[in-house]
Amino acid sequence: MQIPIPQFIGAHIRRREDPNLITGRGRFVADFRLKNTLHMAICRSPYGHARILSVDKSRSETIPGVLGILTASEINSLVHESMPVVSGVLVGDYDELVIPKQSPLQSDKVRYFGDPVAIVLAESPYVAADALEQLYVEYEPLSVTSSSCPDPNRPVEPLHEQSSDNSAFVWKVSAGDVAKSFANADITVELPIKIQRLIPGAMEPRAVLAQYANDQFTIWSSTQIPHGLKTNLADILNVPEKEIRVIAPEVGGGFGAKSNIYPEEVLVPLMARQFGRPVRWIASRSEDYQSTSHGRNQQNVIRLAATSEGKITAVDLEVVANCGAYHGRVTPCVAPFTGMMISGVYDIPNGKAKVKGVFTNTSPMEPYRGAGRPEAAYMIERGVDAVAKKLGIDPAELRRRNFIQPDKFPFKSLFGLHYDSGNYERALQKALQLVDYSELRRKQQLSRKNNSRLIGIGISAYVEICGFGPWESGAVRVRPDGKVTVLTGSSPQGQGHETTWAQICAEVLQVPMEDVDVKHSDTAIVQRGIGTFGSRSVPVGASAVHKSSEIVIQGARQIAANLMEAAPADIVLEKGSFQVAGSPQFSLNWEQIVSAAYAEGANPNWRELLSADLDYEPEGETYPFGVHICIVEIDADTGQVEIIKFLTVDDCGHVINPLLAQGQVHGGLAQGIGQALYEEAVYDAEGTLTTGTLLDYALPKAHQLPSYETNRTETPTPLNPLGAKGIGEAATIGSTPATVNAVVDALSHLGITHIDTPLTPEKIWREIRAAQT
Ligand code: MCN
Repeated sequence: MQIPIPQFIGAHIRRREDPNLITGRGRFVADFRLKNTLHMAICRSPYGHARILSVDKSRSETIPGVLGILTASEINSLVHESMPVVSGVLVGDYDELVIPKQSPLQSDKVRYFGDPVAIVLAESPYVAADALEQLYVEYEPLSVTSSSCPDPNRPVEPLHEQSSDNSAFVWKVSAGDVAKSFANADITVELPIKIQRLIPGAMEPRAVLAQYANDQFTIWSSTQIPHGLKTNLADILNVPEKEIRVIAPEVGGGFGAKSNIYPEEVLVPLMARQFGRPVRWIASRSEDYQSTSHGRNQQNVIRLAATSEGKITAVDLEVVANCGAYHGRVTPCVAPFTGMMISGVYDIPNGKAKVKGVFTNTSPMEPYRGAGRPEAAYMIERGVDAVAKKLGIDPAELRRRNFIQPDKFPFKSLFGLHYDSGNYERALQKALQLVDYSELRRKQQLSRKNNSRLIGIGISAYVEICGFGPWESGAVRVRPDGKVTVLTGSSPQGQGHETTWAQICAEVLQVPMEDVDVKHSDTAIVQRGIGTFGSRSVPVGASAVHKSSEIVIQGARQIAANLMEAAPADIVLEKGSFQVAGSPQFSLNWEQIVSAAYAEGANPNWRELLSADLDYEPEGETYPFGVHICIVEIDADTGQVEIIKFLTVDDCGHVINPLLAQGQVHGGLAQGIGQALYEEAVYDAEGTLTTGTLLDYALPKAHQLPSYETNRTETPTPLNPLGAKGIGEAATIGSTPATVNAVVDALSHLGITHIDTPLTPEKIWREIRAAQT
């Protein structure tokens, strides 16, 4: 067989995952049907904040087909640990951190619209729904706080005993002399900015199925972290980890929200054990919107000090983050990222950041694509534009004057983060050339002069942080049939790891890509893992696969050396054959190596040499970056924004599969532009989520988004063998500020300096009217 010279890394290769997915053969949790399954439905709070006075099950219990109705009093004794919360920050410190206990069902109070109170187990989902209707819970409504900055004249009703003022945490960091820098500054700017609450809109709502047999739980969950779920469930249910198997089959999007551990993931397995039958719960869209964690939601003020030449000398950020009713798994870690990353791509010598987390009667706030970093990029990029405007310096030029210079990498950022590599100037230069920036500005001036069109040009230069977590597992095994199995601890939700990891392994082993199977997301098959979030899978997970593949090559060289009676150091792998360096006539192909290793009577060590299994521990996080430019035209009569062009130059180091990386950029742009122009989760004064369906929550539709022009530069990271950084969140981070900067730029000659997102036609129209009167 003629083996092609592998050139898989860096190649545009279509996703092997897609044929199943686009022909309806993908298997999501709801597609698994087990005999005798019970259906769970959840009675959720219709109030934002209320005391639970009583639960009357009498009518619902008698409905034929209802097997059980359980409340906190029956459930909470079966649960040994509170829902898990992790707090950890890379720099800075928590002054205060309140972590209230959270049980899967509430017994005393409900704290947000959708908070679970009771569960129904029934023979069918329809009977379960009927029983919910007949379940009477008596509540005493309490006063509601759904905004992180409530009316100071209204008394605060504490959500949790531990926090009389609803403070969840305070986190702070500082560097240099901020007060002096502001006192000595030629100019200062101050921008109060509200970042709305967003709902992560995965195509597949959350879903859990579990069965319990022979002291063993098997749990199918739409999760980003099957191994994390297993470990946490073992603690919560007080059973050994070996008695739990978690499978995340196809997961139809997660966007960070499925990296939480949810009450339903505890309740479903508990009920499977209790009733001795499989149990399933599949969220409806509106149930998902109410009960899945939300994202963003901060009320911030950024202040910048600068010299008259446009050198930014200090940044001061205050964040009030709406944490929701409880901490999710990593809620306390999210908003501090906004503080940590506030200096962005700029060499700013002084700064401080304070982040105050507040409990409110809303769904818990957890990571949503970017998790704290989009907020940071948005704040600093709006601030930089304000400085440029005040000084009359072109915003591209002002950015250039403040960029961290390429020769300064690795760079210790303002607050002590270790930026691995970067060339921000090059990305900006490329983006400006591609949009023909000076010509654009000329046309803009002309249209302003003629009073014709409202054209705006928005730039954002972002850096983000990715590759979190201490390690990820990657195993590679060449099987007796000559094919290769890769096991990875990453657990994709649409990112295409099966294709990408196969590219890497096939490239290193010099075998056809079709011969490489990639397995993931089942804790019985992949023994260890952390999961997929924080754009960590390529820098950490793929690096593990790369390293294991290299170890297998070393093993195969040893076998070849033995068979050819040569020294392993003299054996090279070329075009799929192991040969003595310089003597291609003495060569062995993979088939021969594999046959020798698995032959009867072969040295048993040889089989071991054809497999490797390791946990790759990265030296640190990596920092992808880029420049986005958005050009908009605004209709002055309606306030409608049209994006005329959206151009990106993203840099995630070496790219493994440009097609998939581009797909990640497209998805990220849709979400970042969605934040800028359309989306907002709204709770009313009673704490009811009024944007609880896809009819009310303005997820952008295809026709509302432009055709993107995506480009890249490649600045490899020295921190992993692939030289690769993550790209999964980058475009979400860069696109919101570029879009908002473009809209404000279009209106700046009218004296408009900022409009809070989402930039709906109504808001823009009102601003234009106000400016004209
Ligand atoms: N890639 C590449 N070369 C690089 C970096 C990435 O070719 N240097 C490609 C690879 O094909 C890889 C993909 O991009 O499979 C994403 O890799 P990476 O940036 O490491 O991100 P993760 O796989 O860790 O995915 C997490 C990230 C996050 S945090 C969110 S949120 C998010 C996202 O990815 N949620 C998604 N992208 C998503 N895409 C889909 N379809 N669904 C989600 O829920």
